[in-house]
Amino acid sequence: MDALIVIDVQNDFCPGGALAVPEGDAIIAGINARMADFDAVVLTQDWHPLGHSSFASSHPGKAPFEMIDMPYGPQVLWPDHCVQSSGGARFHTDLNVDAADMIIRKGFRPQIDSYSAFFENDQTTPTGLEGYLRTRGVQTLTMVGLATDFCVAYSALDAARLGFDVTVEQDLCRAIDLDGSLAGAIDQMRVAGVCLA
Ligand code: VGL
Ligand code: ZN
Repeated sequence: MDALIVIDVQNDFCPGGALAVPEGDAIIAGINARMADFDAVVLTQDWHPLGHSSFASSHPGKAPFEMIDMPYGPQVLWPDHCVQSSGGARFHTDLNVDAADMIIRKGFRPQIDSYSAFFENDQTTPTGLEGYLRTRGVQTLTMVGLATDFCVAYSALDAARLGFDVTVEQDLCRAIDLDGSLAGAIDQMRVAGVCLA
């Protein structure tokens, strides 16, 4: 069984959004077209409470894209984005949400960020996606969405670590690319055995 994992195709990551990824919306038609090729389709949704600890606005004197040390390690500070119930947190209207079997929300704990669809940034708090996939008999994952160098890469790395066979379809992803983060993420994925298609 194989699953398409569609990462964070939300308004705030698309042009005009609070943390817009260049050409973030250019991948949506292609993602919709791929959905019918899989046994299962999972969407992830970045879903932060107001005042989330990953927001620069929660740290006086800090600006977006600066780093901070969190108890679980270094963390990039972001503009406020994907606030629960806001328009920015909604899926892009062009995304075929009706085709999803499962929607998994992440990043809802105030004190910890969650890039990966599997674990929060402490690398231990699970989202439940692993159990969902295993109980459905899924072994092979194809990942697409936003952003290549953050949520897609962290999800792919965790999936590989958990023993899934993972492919990232790069033409159906777009990157933020902060200070070489895209090249770094691609290196890490390659080393981890993620197939970069
Ligand atoms: C993401 C930064 C903050 C992503 C989510 O979806 O890649 N990046 N939250
Ligand atoms: Zn986020």
